[in-house]
Amino acid sequence: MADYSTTLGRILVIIPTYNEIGNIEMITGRIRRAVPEVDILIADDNSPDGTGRRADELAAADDHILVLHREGKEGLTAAYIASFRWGLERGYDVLIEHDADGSHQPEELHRLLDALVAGADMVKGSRWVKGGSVVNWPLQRQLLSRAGSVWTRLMLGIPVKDITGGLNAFKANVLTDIIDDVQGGGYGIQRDLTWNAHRKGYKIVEVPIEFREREEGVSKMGSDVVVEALKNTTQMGIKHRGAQVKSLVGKVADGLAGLAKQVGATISKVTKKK
Ligand SMILES: Nc1nc2c(ncn2[C@@H]2O[C@H](COP(=O)(O)OP(=O)(O)OP(=O)(O)O)[C@@H](O)[C@H]2O)c(=O)[nH]1
Ligand SMILES: [Mg+2]
Repeated sequence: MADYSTTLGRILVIIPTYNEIGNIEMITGRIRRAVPEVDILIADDNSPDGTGRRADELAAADDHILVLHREGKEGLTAAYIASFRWGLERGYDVLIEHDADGSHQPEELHRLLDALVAGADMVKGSRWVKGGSVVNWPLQRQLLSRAGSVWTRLMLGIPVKDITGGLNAFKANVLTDIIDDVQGGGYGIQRDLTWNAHRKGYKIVEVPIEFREREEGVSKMGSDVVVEALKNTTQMGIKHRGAQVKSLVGKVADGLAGLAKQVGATISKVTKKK
């Protein structure tokens, strides 16, 4: 089996958790078996169900498992930003986002790592590219996810099919360059990191993944999250497209000025000849 650390360096898989007591052992075990060379950081927001304590027990028994205890529930974006900074400060070369709830398959992590080895700066696990799939996910959620990606593509012009997906891998230097200026709000962190990477010209690659509906625990995704994300995306889009329109108007004006100059020169030539 290929050992990714020889080509990619030190790899950190980050798992944010809030009330994932029924999942945390399953997911860390699967990640450890699938890619034994990676370290895992569990970023727990003081889960009332004791996920943080269980994480400490797992960490005590395995050097590759680490825990970041946060004071309280602050949302996914805050948990990821704190975890990214934690990992970057400790010199990890690759940082990966991974849900705890079994929606992402650790056995597919190699697809993201292979793409990094092949030269990608950022890799997104994608449900909506050829070979990607969703299992047991309600049609409503599928439509919402697809619509969210289409809307974001339309607003921002990012050539990525699954913008909101939560299984993502970054090279450390790229993450350092795109981590500021992240708004959050539901899948906001996924959108903002993808948008920042795209704007800065980094190579973003999508790899197909299987996404499964969680079997244990409850979702933290609510309509408030969707509404906030939609609002932010639209505001960003208007700003982005607004700038494009301004530059287009500028170019048209320059073109017209050039044309007027030529016409003027021709007229004066014709008048001189007379
Ligand atoms: N630390 C931390 N983790 C969180 C927070 N909210 C969600 N998570 C974790 O982030 C991951 C994704 O959250 P989910 O509730 O599964 O949200 P989702 O995947 O967008 O929605 P579903 O598809 O319904 O599961 C899970 O591992 C959660 O435990 C939070 O406020 N803090
Ligand atoms: Mg989930």
